[in-house]
Amino acid sequence: MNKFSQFSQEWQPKINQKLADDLVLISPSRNNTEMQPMLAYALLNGGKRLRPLLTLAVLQSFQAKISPDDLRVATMVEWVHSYSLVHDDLPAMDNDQYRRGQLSVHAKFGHANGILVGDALLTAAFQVGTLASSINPKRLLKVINSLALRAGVTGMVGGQFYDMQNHQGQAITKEWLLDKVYQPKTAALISHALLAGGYLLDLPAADCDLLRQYGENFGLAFQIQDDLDDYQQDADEEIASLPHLIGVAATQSVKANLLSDARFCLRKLAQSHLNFNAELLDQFLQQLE
Ligand code: GRG
Repeated sequence: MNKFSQFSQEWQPKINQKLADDLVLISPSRNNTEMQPMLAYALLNGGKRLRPLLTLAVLQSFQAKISPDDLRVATMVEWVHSYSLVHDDLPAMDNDQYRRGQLSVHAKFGHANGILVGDALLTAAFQVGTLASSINPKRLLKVINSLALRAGVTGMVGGQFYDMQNHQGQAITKEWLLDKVYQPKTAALISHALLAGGYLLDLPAADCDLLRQYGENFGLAFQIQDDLDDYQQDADEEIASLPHLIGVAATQSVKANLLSDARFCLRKLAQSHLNFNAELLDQFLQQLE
C-alpha cells in the first residue's frame, strides 16, 4: 500500500470520530433535538475528508506529532465544506436530489431546513475552533482568519457567485473560469487546508506561501479533474466547463502544468527544511494523474 492510502486509512476514521464528537460538544441536542440528526446526516455521511487530510499531511510531512487539538483544527474546514455542499445542492443553486449516493439534505428534510443546516454547519466550524484550547492563540487566529477569507466573499462564496452566472448561460473564457470561479470556489478552501498545517507548525511566512501555492495548484487541478470526469459522463451538459471551452487534451495539459507547479513548491520546501519529507504530499498529486 502506498503512503497516501496508508495515511488516508489511518486518519479518515479519526477525522470522522472528531467530527462526531464535536457535533455532540457543540450540540443543539439540549435545546433542539430535531435539528441534531439533520446536522449529523449532512456532516457524517461518508465524504473523502480530503481537506482535513491535507492539513494533517502537512504536519506529518514535517515529522510533527499530531495532537487531538491539531486534529480538531484540521476538521474546521470540513464543517465549512459540508455546509457548502448542502447549500450547493439547494434548488436555487445546483438543484441536486442526491449527494454521496443518498438524498441531499434539502431533498430529505425540506428546502428551509437545507438552508438552516448549512447555516448551522458554517457557524459550528468557528465554534469548533474555540474548543481547541491547547493551540497557541496566535496560530489559531491565523487559521481562523484564513478560513474566513477563503470561505467567504473573497473565496468560496465569491466563486459560487460567479459560478451561478455561468449557470445562467453567460459567455465565458478560460481565464474567467479559472480566476473567477475555480480558484475561489474550489482551490481557496483547499489552499486553506495546507496553510492551516503551516500555521499550526508556525512555519515562516515564505514556507506558508509555498504551501498556499501548492494548495492553489492542487485545488485547481482537483476541480479540473472533476470537470473531466463530468464531461466524460455528459459532454452536452449546459454548464460551460474547461473541457467544453478548450477541449479534453488542452484541459489535461492545463492540469499537468498545475501539478508540476505544485511539485515545484514541494521541492522548494524540501530544499529549506531537512525534516520535510515531500513524498506524502506528492502522492496527493498522483491521485489526480
Ligand atoms: C454554496 C457557497 C457555496 C459554495 C458551494 C463546494 C462547492 C461550492 C460546490 C460543489 C461543486 C463541485 C462539484 C465542485 C467540484 C469540486 C468539489 C468541491 C467537489 C466536492 O468535493 P469532494 O470531492 O467531496 O472533496 P466529498 O464528498 O469527498 O467531501
